[in-house]
Amino acid sequence: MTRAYLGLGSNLGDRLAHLQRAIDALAAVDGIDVVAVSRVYETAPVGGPDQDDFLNAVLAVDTTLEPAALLGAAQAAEQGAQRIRTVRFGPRTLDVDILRYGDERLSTPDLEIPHPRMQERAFVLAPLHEVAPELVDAPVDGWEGVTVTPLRLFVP
Ligand code: GSY
Repeated sequence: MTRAYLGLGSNLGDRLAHLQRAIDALAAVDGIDVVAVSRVYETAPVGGPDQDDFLNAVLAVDTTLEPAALLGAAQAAEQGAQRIRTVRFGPRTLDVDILRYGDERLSTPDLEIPHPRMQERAFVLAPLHEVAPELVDAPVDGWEGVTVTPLRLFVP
């Protein structure tokens, strides 16, 4: 069993519903137990074209799936939200990123773990800090410690 962390983001359509459906879909997968869900943050878009604000959250899961299978489950959740890949870094109904998979490091054409940009992204670090403060306070080697910019909590 491996503890993994997933970042969720949505800035198109019913953003909160997309996040909730993703959590439900992932929790329904054999081999994934959702063990913690951060609060939801409303965040300014980072990168990409001019677009609406995102809702972001982080999940902690215990999983027996290998990273590639976990990625498959994440992509199935994205498909469930009718995600269409159009503009790179553009608006999306749902994004599910694998942030960490235990202490594993992995670099394949499809998947890089730890997520290569997570250390620069307050929209990842603030919710991740809620469910796994040790990962933010003592980042993997090679990464500087980071200051987590306070973000706005989303209250529906
Ligand atoms: O990598 C996730 C997609 N994404 C986001 C996001 O989830 N939140 C914010 N605030 N900006 C983003 N830019 C991209 S790309």
